[in-house]
Amino acid sequence: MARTTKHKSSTAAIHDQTLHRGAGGELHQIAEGDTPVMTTAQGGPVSDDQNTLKAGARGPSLIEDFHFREKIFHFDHERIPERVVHARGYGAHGYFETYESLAKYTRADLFQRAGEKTPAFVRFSTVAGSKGSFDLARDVRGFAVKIYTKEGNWDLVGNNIPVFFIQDAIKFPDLIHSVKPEPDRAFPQAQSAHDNFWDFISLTPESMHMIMWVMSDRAIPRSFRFMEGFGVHTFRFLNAKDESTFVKFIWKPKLGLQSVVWNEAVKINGADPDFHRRDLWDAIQSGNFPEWELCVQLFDQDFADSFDFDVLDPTKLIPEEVIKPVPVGRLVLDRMPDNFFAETEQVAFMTQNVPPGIDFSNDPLLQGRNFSYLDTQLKRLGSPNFTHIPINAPKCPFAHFQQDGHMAMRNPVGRTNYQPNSRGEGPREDPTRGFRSFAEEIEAPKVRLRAESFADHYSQARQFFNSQTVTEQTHIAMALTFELSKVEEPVIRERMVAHLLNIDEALGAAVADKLGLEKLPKPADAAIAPRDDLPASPALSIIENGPMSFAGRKLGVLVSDGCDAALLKKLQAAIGKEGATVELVAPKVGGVTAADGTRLPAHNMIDGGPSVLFDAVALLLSPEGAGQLTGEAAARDFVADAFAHCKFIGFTAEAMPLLAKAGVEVDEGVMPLDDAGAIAGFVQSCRKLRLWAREPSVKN
Ligand code: HDE
Repeated sequence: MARTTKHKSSTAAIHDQTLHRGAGGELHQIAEGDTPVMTTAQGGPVSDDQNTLKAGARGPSLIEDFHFREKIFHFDHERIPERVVHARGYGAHGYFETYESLAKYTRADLFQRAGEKTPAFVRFSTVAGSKGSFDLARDVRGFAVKIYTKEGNWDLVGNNIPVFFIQDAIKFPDLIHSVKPEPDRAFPQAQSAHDNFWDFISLTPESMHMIMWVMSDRAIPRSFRFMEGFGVHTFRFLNAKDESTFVKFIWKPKLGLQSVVWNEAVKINGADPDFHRRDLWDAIQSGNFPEWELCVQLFDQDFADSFDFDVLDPTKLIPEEVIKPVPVGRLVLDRMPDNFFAETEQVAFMTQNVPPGIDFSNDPLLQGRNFSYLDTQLKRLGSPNFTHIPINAPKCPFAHFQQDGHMAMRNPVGRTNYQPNSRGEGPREDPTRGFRSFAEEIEAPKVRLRAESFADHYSQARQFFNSQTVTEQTHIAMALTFELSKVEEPVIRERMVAHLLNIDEALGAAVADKLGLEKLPKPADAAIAPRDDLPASPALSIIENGPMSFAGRKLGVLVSDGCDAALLKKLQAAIGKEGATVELVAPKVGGVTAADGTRLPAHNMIDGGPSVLFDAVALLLSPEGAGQLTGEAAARDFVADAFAHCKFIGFTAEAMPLLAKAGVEVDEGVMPLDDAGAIAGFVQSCRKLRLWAREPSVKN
């Protein structure tokens, strides 16, 4: 195999080293000029890579063709099993920077020194779909972070939602079976809108809080860059004296929260199934490095004992208004992997990867995960030596007596491979620096029981719903209606409505009405009566936590021949100043010629650049251009969709016929762009991201 070393990243350095020691990679650089000679994997130069070896030009192929055999053999084995869950994902490298020492709470090395940067790798994912599924599925997003600390890898394997469907790990296979394609028909792909999922959920009241989140806009994020991440479980910090503080981890995106609407998500999946991947790729390649702050909610045993819910129950959260999240560092993603397979596909996250100073709680879901993730790595990566793969290897010194096995790349040297030994050779444990668990006293009967303190399944679901704006509540009702409308068995629909009535009577009634249920069922039996005294938590709403900035967003400008180039320039400058980008959409991708003769190359032709790909749009047209475009469905959809999705629309007077043809009734979000003042006003409005007041009239 020809090897060229383009990048000198730390990962590449490890890779080079391995080649050096293992295969003597440099021997393969038998070059003529700068072009390396193609070889087999064994290093033999190849003379012909276009034709198999045959008995005569038209004769049968010969099995002695070892080059062909090796090439096809390798190709046949290119795939490794996709992840059972979170199969579709996208990763990036970066670093974590510590704000200040947290020594008071934790002895974890990465939290000791202000300003220290620790390398990190993050993989975002959807849960239910296969590797090739689309990005805008209604789904939870994985937010898995590997931080290569000086005392071992720390994997914080979280989601963009702070709670989970189930309380006990033993139900995970059932949950995942139910959401995946149904086993007899093998559909639907990447969707929860089917009988099996809702059958399981409607029989699992503990899921109700999570269901509110996945039916909310959190499950259709605009971009990985605009979503929060949560460690979900309660963990422990342990300081040098082994004193414990409970901790919950939250990642807050610098660019604020943003989601799309369902009608838009469905269309994005058709227009650009890689929408989220492309967004991250584009942002990092253009130097706009996405950033999150790591926040911690810290609390002690007294708080845990006095909290309304059990802090070990992963279907509950601690509202930010009750314990304020404190920022302790930031995560910056600044480099895409050199190779998707080597890094993003092979990265192996494991909840049990914690450095000294971070420990687990007894959350039964976390405990089950700690057991599960090692198995999944062995299955997928095929060898207990998966930590020899550069993306999984620690970046700190490491030493142990584990040896051999498939694909062992780092092999011990010398005679002594056991401990204790009388030669004083090899690594020894270190009781001071080494990992120590919190010495929790436990005396309890061995039982299979769910704690009573886990029994309230509706109160926080209700609190979440009550914390949403009316717009968001409407989206939840519509999502539930959509999903349940895909359920064929009426009894499942009714059972779900019975649960919703415990969360919010009006929500239950609205969904029942939209589903056409003949009569309202009785509310589901609740193990503990839902509380209605939990105060709303504004931190739970996306809209309430908007960025009030257009930074990191994208404006799509529809242009035609004869458009006003000077106006476009002003608009581009204003948007650029805001930290956002502009893409031109034109009848032909080659671009248009403006009225002053300027040639403006386009990013997309209209069919390839529908408005769902943008956060706001502008129409800069000539009278002829507008006339022509009124006759094109893609152009009418461009405008009609932007309007229906409550986006801000800037336009020049010439575009009026297109607006009219697309059924747009000019409102405060449809804004003329005739001068610099108007442009400034438009950009300012774009900071709101959407004009939600329009929604009742367009019904998303
Ligand atoms: Fe996972 N989960 N999970 N999970 N999970 C996996 O590990 C599992 C759970 C999460 O980008 C698998 O390497 C069990 C909660 C993320 O590579 C597997 C249980 C949360 C990722 C697995 C859970 C997560 C995974 C599949 C219940 C949010 C993707 C491939 C006890 C806090 C990581 C793999 C990546 C991946 C098991 C529940 C998040 C099968 C048994 C709760 C982000 O090991």
